Amino acid sequence: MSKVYTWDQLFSRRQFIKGSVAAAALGAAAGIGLLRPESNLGQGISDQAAVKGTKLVTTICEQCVWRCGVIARVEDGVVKMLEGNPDHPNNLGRLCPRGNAGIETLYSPDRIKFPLIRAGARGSGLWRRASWDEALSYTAEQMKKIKDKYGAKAMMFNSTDNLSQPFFEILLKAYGTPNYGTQRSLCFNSMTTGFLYTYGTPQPGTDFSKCKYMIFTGRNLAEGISNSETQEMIEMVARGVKVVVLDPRFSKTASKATEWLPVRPGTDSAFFLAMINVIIKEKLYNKVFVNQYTQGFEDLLTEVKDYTPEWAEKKCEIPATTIRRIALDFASAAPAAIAHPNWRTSNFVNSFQTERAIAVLNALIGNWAQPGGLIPDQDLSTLKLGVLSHPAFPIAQGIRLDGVPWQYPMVPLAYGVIQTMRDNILTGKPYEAKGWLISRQNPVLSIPERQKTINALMKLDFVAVIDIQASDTAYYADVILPESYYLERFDGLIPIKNKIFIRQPVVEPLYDTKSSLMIYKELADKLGLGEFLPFKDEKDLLAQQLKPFAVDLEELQRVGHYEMQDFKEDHSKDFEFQTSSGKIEISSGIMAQMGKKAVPTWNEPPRPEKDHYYLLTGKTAQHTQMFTQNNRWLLEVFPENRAWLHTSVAAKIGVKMNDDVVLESEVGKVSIKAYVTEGIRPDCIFMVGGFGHVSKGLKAAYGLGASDSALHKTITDPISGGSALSETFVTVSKA
Ligand SMILES: Nc1nc2c(c(=O)[nH]1)N[C@H]1C(S)=C(S)[C@@H](COP(=O)(O)OP(=O)(O)OC[C@H]3O[C@@H](n4cnc5c(=O)[nH]c(N)nc54)[C@H](O)[C@@H]3O)O[C@H]1N2
Ligand SMILES: Nc1nc2c(c(=O)[nH]1)N[C@H]1C(S)=C(S)[C@@H](COP(=O)(O)OP(=O)(O)OC[C@H]3O[C@@H](n4cnc5c(=O)[nH]c(N)nc54)[C@H](O)[C@@H]3O)O[C@H]1N2
Ligand code: SF4
Ligand SMILES: [Mo]
Repeated sequence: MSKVYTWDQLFSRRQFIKGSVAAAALGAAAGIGLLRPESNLGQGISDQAAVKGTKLVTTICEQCVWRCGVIARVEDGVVKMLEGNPDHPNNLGRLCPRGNAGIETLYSPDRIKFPLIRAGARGSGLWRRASWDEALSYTAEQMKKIKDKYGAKAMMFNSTDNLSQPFFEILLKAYGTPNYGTQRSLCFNSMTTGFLYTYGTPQPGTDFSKCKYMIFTGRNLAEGISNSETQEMIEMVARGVKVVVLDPRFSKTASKATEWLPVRPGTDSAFFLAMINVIIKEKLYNKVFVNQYTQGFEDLLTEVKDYTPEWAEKKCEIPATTIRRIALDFASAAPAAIAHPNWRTSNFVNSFQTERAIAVLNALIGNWAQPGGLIPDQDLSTLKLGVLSHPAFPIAQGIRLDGVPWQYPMVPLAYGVIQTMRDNILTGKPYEAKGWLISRQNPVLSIPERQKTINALMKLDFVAVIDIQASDTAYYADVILPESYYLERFDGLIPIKNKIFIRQPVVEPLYDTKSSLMIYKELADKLGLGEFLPFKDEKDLLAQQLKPFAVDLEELQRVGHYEMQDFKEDHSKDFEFQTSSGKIEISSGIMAQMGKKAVPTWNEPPRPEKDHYYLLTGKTAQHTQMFTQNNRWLLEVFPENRAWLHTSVAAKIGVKMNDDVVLESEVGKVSIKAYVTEGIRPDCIFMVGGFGHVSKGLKAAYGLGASDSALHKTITDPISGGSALSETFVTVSKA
């Protein structure tokens, strides 16, 4: 039996320095700032290439889900600088602070350097080193045991959107389970289902370049960064475009806007229904467009009759005169006006209705496929990569643990409802789950009610986690399979518009880690499912993906992308809506079929009782989700989260800036520093998510800030499956 280590012994700095020659790069803080000013990055990089021993490698960032193009400068085998690739449409030559700071995570002393098998009680933090062969054999044995004894459905597979996800999905389909979870119900289910059931497409784009009037609803592009879109937003603001932001909090986007509307949480749909009421009453909608391309307008007329601005004012606390003015101005800017579809609109059970109202408002002004309006096809590319040929998948037996579709008939299978899956592990209903394979996801912090997620992990027979670091979820695993960092590995190729991009190693793996592509493949081999992932190594797989195109892998690696010549965007299907009626469904066929109100409607959200506050969550520009908090460079610029309290609330409880406060909800209690500000409604408290880690393996982040997931109640919209993160109410007191 090999030696048992604690986290401290495993990841001590001394051991790290012995193990890596690259420590020199640590602390050499490369430009961490917000978006760079215009600079000729390409030029700068080629100048530097002249330096002896320096090479430039083009790859793709993985510090968040946006996938920006990166050019890495490597000197004598050490990554010295990451810059934006000017050829990449996702970032147009610029990286955000998190992208720049990728170097720190690569050289972090806290990396998991070899596979680990638990050597004490689950969650005790005791581990032993394992070889890949042993760790994968052990994982496969456990997975086989579960399948033999309880059926494949007792094994769950989870992964948050990433480039190699298609191969994870092949693995789980080959294994034969119906239980696959993603992050989506914690993120954008309200938006995607809201637009899907209106336009037949889940995520239309937005033409910022020609837009004259933009309304964001809790979409905080300045901090919830979508690199290219954030840049477009900033340019739009600089052009003097009218930008309205509805957010109970003065976000950075609100600070850039022409108008901030501190809406009462959960009441955005009242605002939009009233806008629709005014636009219809004043006959400002696009009659030709509505007649030709929509259905259900008459039903909408009846529904919104009483949703006047005066009615809405009582709900959303935005003055009726403001709502009326915005409705008139918005309509007169049409079609170059957009009510943005937003993104993580997981705020209230009624967020789906908010998204439906937004979708319908856009349809009324006919901005579809118009300059400055919604862009029909957000589909990444029409370029189709070569696919692996493999045997037919077995038919997955059993209903899904996440309730789709038997409990949530309207949630598309691909989106799922992860929080319900977690709950059903605990209840053991409709059947007992036994094992969980989690790749690139940190459900312990990302699902509401942290303790429940920990309890669910503790209940299972077997948990394996594929991660780059000792995430909070990995901390409760039986096996940790360490993935190589994105700067050390290949992933599946990604087509964007007319180009194909590659993620490739910038340096060789520093430790005994593997790409997830190889982890999935070798696990499949050990499960006897190797024929489903028929490739020798990553290069062989990528070559198969490239087969349809006139480029070889070497050339793709050298240039960083392949560009299809003579590529023409196809707009012939822009007005073919993939709904049951073939039209934009103001009145949704599927909603009617399900016995629900088919037009956007008002559902009263709950309000906090006396001395309780809405708990709001969201992103900061300097961190990603639940995973970059251990990055020491990013910690320098954003060291911990604090609870935003309105000045009047702070005065009431006798708290000053940075004093400790205690927040308590029905399900949890945390202590956190106060950030006292005028920039939030007095009935709200805001926390950036992702802090308050429970893993002692995240040495820099452990003990910093607090997790709002420890406070969040689990509340799910029965239509979209979205998790209502702002429907938790808390009390606050001085610590
Ligand atoms: N820097 C950075 N960028 C990121 C990410 C990251 O982690 N870090 N994550 C990426 C991902 S996965 C996503 S989904 C996006 C999310 O991007 P966004 O959806 O733009 O941002 P969030 O910060 O999640 O939430 C936005 C705002 O919603 C407000 N809010 C809460 N309740 C309500 C309400 O009832 N009504 C209204 N109108 N507003 C409300 C909060 O105050 C907050 O300011 O960001 C992406 N970009
Ligand atoms: N309280 C609160 N909860 C939220 C949100 C919020 O704003 N507040 N936001 C919600 C949203 S919008 C989303 S999208 C979800 C996100 O929820 P998750 O997807 O669970 O969160 P992430 O932090 O993105 O998890 C990423 C995990 O992948 C690991 N990782 C990073 N890079 C790699 C890699 O290259 N390979 C591998 N194998 N692992 C890697 C990280 O270490 C981390 O453990 O959270 C949701 N939950
Ligand atoms: S937005 Fe930032 S973190 Fe996300 S992929 Fe781009 S550079 Fe990386
Ligand atoms: Mo998200």
